[in-house]
Order: sequence, then C-alpha cells, then structure tokens
Amino acid sequence: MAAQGEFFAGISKIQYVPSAAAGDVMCFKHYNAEEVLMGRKMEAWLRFSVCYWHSFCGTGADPFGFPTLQRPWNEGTPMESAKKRLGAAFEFFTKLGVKYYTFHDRDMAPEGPTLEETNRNLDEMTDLALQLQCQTGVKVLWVTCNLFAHPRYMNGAATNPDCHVLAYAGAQVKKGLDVAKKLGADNFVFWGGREGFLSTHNTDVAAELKHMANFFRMAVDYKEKIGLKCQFLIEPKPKEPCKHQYDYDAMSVIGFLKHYGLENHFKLNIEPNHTTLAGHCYEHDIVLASAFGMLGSVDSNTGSPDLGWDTDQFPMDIRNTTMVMKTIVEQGGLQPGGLNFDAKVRRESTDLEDLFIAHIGAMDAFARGLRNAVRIIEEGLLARMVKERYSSFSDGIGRKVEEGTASLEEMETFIKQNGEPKVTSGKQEKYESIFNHYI
Ligand code: XLS
Ligand code: NI
Ligand code: NI
Repeated sequence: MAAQGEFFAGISKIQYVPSAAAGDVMCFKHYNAEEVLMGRKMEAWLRFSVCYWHSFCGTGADPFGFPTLQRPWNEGTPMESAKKRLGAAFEFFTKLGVKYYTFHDRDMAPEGPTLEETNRNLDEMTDLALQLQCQTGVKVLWVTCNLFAHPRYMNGAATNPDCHVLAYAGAQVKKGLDVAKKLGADNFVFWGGREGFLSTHNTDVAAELKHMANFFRMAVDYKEKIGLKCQFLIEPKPKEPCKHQYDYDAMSVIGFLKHYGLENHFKLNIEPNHTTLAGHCYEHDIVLASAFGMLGSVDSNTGSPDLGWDTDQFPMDIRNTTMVMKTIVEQGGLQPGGLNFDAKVRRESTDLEDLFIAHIGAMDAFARGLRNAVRIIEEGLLARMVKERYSSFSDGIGRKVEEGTASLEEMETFIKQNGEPKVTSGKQEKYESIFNHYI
C-alpha cells in the first residue's frame, strides 16, 4: 500500500477566490479551472503537471551544501520511502487540483543491484501508482528514463563510446516504454543529459550522433510494436551536465530529427530555462518549435538570466507567461502535452506549504498569461499589424516568392522597373507598448 496518511495536514483543496487579499497565497486568484476561454476550459488550455523529481525527491542539497528540506516521506528503506512519497505526491496533486504528473523511472522506484531487481521495484511502485491514478483521476503527462545519474552513464547513454552502456540504456528505455503503456502516459520524454561531450579530442561526434539516431529508431520500433499511443518528445538543453549537449536548442534538435528522418515520430518539450542557457530570449524556442509544428509540451520554469545554470525556478513573470500562452493558443493548444512545472522551491524555502505556494503562484501566473493572450488574440490588433508588415508577399512578385516560383532574373527585372525600396519603420516600440497594454 502507498502511505495514505496526511502529509499536508491543515491544507485542504485549494479554491478559486478571485477577491482574496494580496497576502492570501493559499488560493487561486486567477486560475479558474472550469472557466471557458475561446471555447475551451482553462484547465484544458493549461494542462498543468507537477514533477516528481523536484517536488518529491528534491532535498535542497547543492554542490556546496547539505539537504535543507526535511520531508516527512523520506523515512525508512528506499522502497518504504518510495511508497510514502507516492502517497504524499497524490495527496498534493489532488489538493492542488492538478490532473497530471511527470516522473523519471528512478524517481518512482529505487534502483536495485540488477536490472531485474530494479524492474521489480518499478513494477511494484507502478502498480500502486496505477491504483492511485484510478482513485483520483490524476494522469501521467509524461514519463522519462533517468539515463544520466548512475555512474555507468558518465560518458553518455545513447552516445556512450561503449556499446555495452548503450545496451543498458536500451534495456532501461524498453522498460520505461512498458511503464508508459501500463500507466497510460500521454507522452514520453528523452532528455539527453549526458548525450554530448566534454572534449572533442576523445569524441567521434559523427558516430555518436548516428548512434543516438539509431537508438531513437529502436525506441520508435518498440513503441509501435507494443502499440503504445503516446507522443515522443525530445527536450533540448545546451549544457549542464555536459559542456556541450547535442540537443543544444530547438533548431539543433529539429535539424537532427530531419537529418535522420525521425521528424514524424518526435516533437519537442521546451524548457525556457534551457532556452535562456542557450543564449536565447525566454520565448525563443517555444516560438521556433511552434513555427515548425514541433512544439509538443513545455517544462514551464524560469532561470535567472544573470546566472549560467539551470536554476529551475517557478515561472512567475506575467510577461513571459503571456508570450508562451499566446504561442500555445495560436497553435491551437498543447494537447497531448502540457505545462509541466519542472521547477523547484529554493533550498531556503523550507516549509512544506512552500510547495503549494510555489505551484499556486505559477498556476496563477499562467492563468493571467492565458487571459492576456486570449485578449491579444481576440482583439487581433497585433496580428493585423504583423500581417500588414508582410503584405508585399500577397500579390505580384511577392506572391511568387511566397510560393517558391520566383527567380533571381525576375528580381533583377523588378528592381530595374521599381528602383529602391522605401525605408519602412519596424515599429518595435509600438508593438511593445501595445503588448504592455494587455499585461
Ligand atoms: C534537466 C531537465 C530534466 C528533464 C527530464 O535539466 O530539465 O529535468 O526535464 O529528465
Ligand atoms: Ni526539464
Ligand atoms: Ni532543466
């Protein structure tokens, strides 16, 4: 049995109280799950998900300090605490009113001395998880395999120079896909933590990329074989733990997938903290992935752009959430993906209630982002301005360029007839001012 005891005593189901005072942070002031916007319930636009690793496995330890977060579920043998953790997690999901969760195989069940024993642990824990899913209606947004923490993976998993390690990763992913099927996961994520290199001296980059593609192909084959109906997602990140990761950013992954003919089998799980680590602005990879029809899900967090690492903070900035939701609504939603809070409370936020406060604050930030985005889209002013900006492509020579039927000779003839183009203002500040009006 998963532990049923109350871990969050004194906290009941979080309510929507739009009139709540500023200091009341244990209710939603903006997120109203059932409210319909542009023909869809808020909860269906947002598809919030709680992540297991930060919120239930995180201890607050950092490279300089010991754990700071004393969690009541971290007691007993590894399997005993795994069961308590599961009970705590489902109590949290239901009190928060979030319908999805995400986890790594190793978050859910501890690794044993052999693959067989590890898999038995996972079977036992996922039996319990399935029971709790049925009781509560909470579902798996995505599951993933941890192919980076164990020492065997120090030189990579699918890109390891030793095929014995690659084979271990393959065996682990096979089990991960079985688990995804058993729990009815909507998606399966591949994050290439150590798929990259620290030095080009000892690395055959071309071989590693090909091995990674072939590894993904094996996963696609097995998924089809077992009739697993879920979306495969790759999560880009430029560095950390590797100096250079192959899945650097959205465009690198899209190029990789297209090069190896895998683009129809995968979409992207974009994490904005990774985007900013790659040197881009917050919404860059969301916008780029969506432009290619490849935005599958979002690990909604934020970093501190003044730092060079993945701080995985809760997303609280309304400008950012508005930009993200505008892109998501414009592409018609994120389903079967969602907004997964791959975010952790600070190691200094030591109260259990801080876990609630963080999620509630971020959900409200996204609800506001959604409301803002809907107003921007329904009023259509910005979209009309952008359309007008590109209007020269709707007829004449522009239409031919648009359709890909124009030639350089025609460009030359056009310029001889029409001379210099006139200088046109980009009006950036006008766009920014209008955007701010909706925030
Ligand atoms: C790490 C990643 C990781 C993935 C899942 O930076 O964000 O948590 O989301 O392996
Ligand atoms: Ni992530
Ligand atoms: Ni991350």
